[in-house]
Amino acid sequence: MRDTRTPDLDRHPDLHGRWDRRTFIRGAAAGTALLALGGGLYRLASDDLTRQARAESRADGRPRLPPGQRVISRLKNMGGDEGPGDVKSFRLRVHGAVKSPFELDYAALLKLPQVEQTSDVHCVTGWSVLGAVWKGVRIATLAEKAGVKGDVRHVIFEAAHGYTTNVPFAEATAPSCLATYRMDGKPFAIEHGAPVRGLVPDLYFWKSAKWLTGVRFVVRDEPGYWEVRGYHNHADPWLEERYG
Ligand SMILES: Nc1nc2c(c(=O)[nH]1)N[C@H]1C(S)=C(S)[C@@H](COP(=O)(O)O)O[C@H]1N2
Ligand SMILES: [Mo]
Repeated sequence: MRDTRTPDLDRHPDLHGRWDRRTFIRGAAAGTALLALGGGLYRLASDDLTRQARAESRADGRPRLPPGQRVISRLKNMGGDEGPGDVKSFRLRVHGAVKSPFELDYAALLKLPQVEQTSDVHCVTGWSVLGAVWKGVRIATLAEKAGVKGDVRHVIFEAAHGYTTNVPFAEATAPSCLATYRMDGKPFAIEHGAPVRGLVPDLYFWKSAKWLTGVRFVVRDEPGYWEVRGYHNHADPWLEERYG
């Protein structure tokens, strides 16, 4: 399922020559950019996208690009313990401090109200991918359907093999936060969290759990996998909340 058009050139520097003359169209910071892939050219294009993004600001007034970030044209595979990845065995538990916990299979997820929106994502290692279109169901929609109790303050995103990540309830129920199953119209490759991942775009990308299995609403905070391993509990990229 790996997208073989574009090798990860940072991991496979030996491929630079082979891909030198490949050009392709990518959605980028502002509209569509024509990138020439391969060593210096790719770097130059990335620098251009970064410069361009630095001149932009968001609707909320913050700079388009958080400090210390560089724009790249597609997600890198950052690893993790993969789930099964298929839609057939997919189940999403919505539970915790709620009046009506429920479980969705993939078809049931698709029957809930769907949204499609453009969001930027920012990895703590310093790369950002801008302007992708994400489709899915809002965490707020799940919260409403479950009937969260009044004292809920945090959302725990649960994923395959026990990966978890914690997000304040107010932030996780912002319109931008989704259980998402399409990026730029395409299903996620297994390494990017198929079939459904969390999306919390305004926090560092480790808060966007791949291979999502549950959304749990809680009263008390529960630092997750990376949060107990030295990453910041909150992870605001504009405040560079990288490490705790
Ligand atoms: N289930 C799960 N989700 C995860 C991770 C993980 O290890 N397991 N890694 C996180 C980290 S650290 C990052 S940077 C992003 C990377 O997503 P990507 O590989 O699709 O770029 O996923 C996040 N979600
Ligand atoms: Mo990460």
